[in-house]
Amino acid sequence: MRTYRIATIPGDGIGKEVVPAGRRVLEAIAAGSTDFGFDFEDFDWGGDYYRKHGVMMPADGLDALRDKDAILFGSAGDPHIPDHVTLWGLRLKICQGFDQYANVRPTRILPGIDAPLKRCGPKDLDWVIVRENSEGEYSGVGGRAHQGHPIEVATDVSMMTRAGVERILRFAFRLAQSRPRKLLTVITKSNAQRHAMVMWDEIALQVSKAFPDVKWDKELVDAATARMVNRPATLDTIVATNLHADILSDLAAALAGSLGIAPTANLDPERRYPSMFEPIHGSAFDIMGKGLANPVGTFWSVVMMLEHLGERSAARQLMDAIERVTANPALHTGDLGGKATTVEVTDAVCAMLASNAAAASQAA
Ligand code: NAD
Ligand code: K
Ligand code: MN
Repeated sequence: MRTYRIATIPGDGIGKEVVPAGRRVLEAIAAGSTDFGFDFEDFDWGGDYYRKHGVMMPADGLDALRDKDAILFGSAGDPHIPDHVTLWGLRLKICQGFDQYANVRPTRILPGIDAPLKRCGPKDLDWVIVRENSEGEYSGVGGRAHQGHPIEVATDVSMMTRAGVERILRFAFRLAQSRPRKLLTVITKSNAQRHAMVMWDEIALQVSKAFPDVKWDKELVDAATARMVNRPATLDTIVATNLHADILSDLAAALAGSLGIAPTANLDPERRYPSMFEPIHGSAFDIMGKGLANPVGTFWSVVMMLEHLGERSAARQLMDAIERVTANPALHTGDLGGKATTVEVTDAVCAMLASNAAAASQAA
């Protein structure tokens, strides 16, 4: 029997609602499997921890996570602590500390969801956005001088390295190659940003030579937003910088129906460190503590975790349960126009997993 060591970090806001829901789903999967199980450890890091200790996570926090097989994360962001403190003190500390340089964000229109792109069918919107997750606009390079004075200067330097750009482009070409359409769009702003972004374009051309079967094109990020709305079917795999992909993936999620259903994986493709899985949304201050959060983004992130762990059959079963839930409007949360609660959606997914397991053991 395989046992996976999973760290859960709910963090703040609705992270505290959706991560326990994700853990319940993992427990339901384990209950139906004779092959594998999970050993969970929960970490109470985030805004409440900050109020007690003055930091979002302990100084040796990464050591506590290092031997885990995967991390399930909620959100960092507290209404009473500045956003840059919460983000840099927790999520970015883990992503950058474990060199999770590839952030993968699939988007599809799931069955039963009334997406705003009425002209397009589910097959016309099936994207994976690859976000560079270790440097660029989020490199942390920069500073403030003469703070508060009229001559103040502040910079956030978008620092890109040849090695960092090359590894994310190689990852994106490989991912595009693994998908049926073998289509990659490389997104930059290389007309205005004439150093780092021009280097991206050059490296993309070099890397592409190793992937002759991948059809690829380039698009400027502003034009890319319009293309996502007007010609969604011309896109498949997309690769962009840390900031550009962050923005484009919220747009992608909204076009597919809601921010609440979108998942992501923060991967260390070389598997030197644990990878981290989370919904793309944040703490959702407007609905936190009310039991209204859509847990589907977290469940889809759990699917990505199971794929990463090599548990493909369990991943397929969970994705199937998610699609049966979205297909039923009575199980839609408020963000999808429904009235269901986080717990009702979680109960429904767990019940489907349990009935799958019962059917399988009867067949055996
Ligand atoms: P947000 O994603 O928290 O919320 C944006 C809107 O989407 C809100 O109206 C919210 O109610 C809705 N929404 C999001 N997730 C939902 C869900 N699962 N179900 C239903 N509705 C949902 O973005 P924001 O308001 O910009 O950020 C709030 C806080 O979260 C900030 O502190 C921000 O820094 C943080 N944040 C953290 C992460 C992260 O940890 N990865 C990501 C984004 C934002
Ligand atoms: K998140
Ligand atoms: Mn974001």
